[in-house]
Amino acid sequence: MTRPMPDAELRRAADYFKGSPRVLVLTGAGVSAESGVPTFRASDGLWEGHRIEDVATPDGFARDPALVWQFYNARRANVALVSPNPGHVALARLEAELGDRFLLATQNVDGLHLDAGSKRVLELHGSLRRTRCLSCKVVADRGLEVLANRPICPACGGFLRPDIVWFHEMLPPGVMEAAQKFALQCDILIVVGTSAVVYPAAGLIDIVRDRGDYGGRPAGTILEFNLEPTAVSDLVDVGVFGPSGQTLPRLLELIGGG
Ligand code: BV8
Repeated sequence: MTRPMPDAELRRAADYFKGSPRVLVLTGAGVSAESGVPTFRASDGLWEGHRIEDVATPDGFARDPALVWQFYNARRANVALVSPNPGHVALARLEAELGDRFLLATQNVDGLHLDAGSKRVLELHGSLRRTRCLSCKVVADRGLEVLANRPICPACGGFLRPDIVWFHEMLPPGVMEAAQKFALQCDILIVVGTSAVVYPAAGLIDIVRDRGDYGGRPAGTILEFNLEPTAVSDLVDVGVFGPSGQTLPRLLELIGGG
C-alpha cells in the first residue's frame, strides 16, 4: 500500500526556497534505492553475506583482494543495469535553477547523480567507476566495463583497487573540505536517503546546525527526505517521509510554484 504524499511537510519545506538560497544536499544510498541499487542497512542490504571488515576496509582487501573485487564487480554489474530515478533528476533540476548556489555531496559511489545531469557533485566516498593502481597510483575511469577478479593496471602492470574510500580510510583530500566550506555558508541543507551514521559525511549536518555556536552564521535550515526517522531526525526543521523518487520531484514542483 503506497503511502499518501506528505504534502503539508513538502509545502513547509518549499517555503524555505523563496528568494535564492544557497543549498547543500547530502545524499546516501536511499536516493538510489528506487533505481534498483540496494542500500546498505536494509534487510536485503549490500552488507548481507559480507562483513564490512571483509569487503570495505583496507585490511579486508589485503586479506582477500579477489573477494573484494568480486563484491565490487557485482555492484558495478548492478549499476550497469540501472538508471537514475526521478529523485536524481529533481536534484539535477534544482542545480540548474540555483547554479553555484547549489552543491551536492554524495556518499554514494554509483555515479547516478552524474548520469542524471548533476555537475556540482562531490563524491565523498569515491566511485565504482574508477580504479586506482597500487603501484603507479594512476586513477582511471573504467566506466562499468567488466573487470577481472584481480584487475591489472594497463599502464604499469600493477594490481588495481577500487577508487573507493573504505572504512578507516581518509576521504579524498579537498573533497570533504569543499563540502564543509559550503556547509558553513549554506542557507538550506537537504539530507536525502541516509541513515546518517557514517562520519565525516554525516558531520556536515552538525556543521550546518552548530556553526552559530562557533561564531559562524546562524544555523541553516535542515530538511530530511527519508522513508523513516533516522539518527538525525530530531535535529531537522522539516522531515519529509516518503520515497525520495516521489517527494523530491514534488518539492521541485512546489518550489516552481507548482
Ligand atoms: C574516516 C564506500 C578517518 C564503500 C563507505 C573506528 C576506526 C576508524 C574509523 C572509525 C571508527 N569508528 C567510527 C569511525 C569512522 C567511520 C564511521 O563513520 N563508521 C560508522 C559505521 C560508525 N568512518 C570512516 O572510517 C571514514 N573515514 O573516519 O577516516 C580515520 C582514518 C583512520 C582511522 C580513524 C579515522 C570513511 C567512511 C567511508 C566508508 N565508505 N562507502 C562502499 O560504498 O562500498 S560508507 C557506506 O555507508 C556508503 O558510502 C554509504 O553511502 C554510507 C552510508 O550509508 P547510507 O548511504 O546512509 O545507507 P544506509 O543503507 O545506511 O541508509 C539508507 C537510508 O536511505 C536509510 O535511512 C533508509 O531509510 C533510506 N531510504 C531507503 N530507501 C529510500 C530511502 N530514503 C528515501 N527514499 C527511498 N526510496
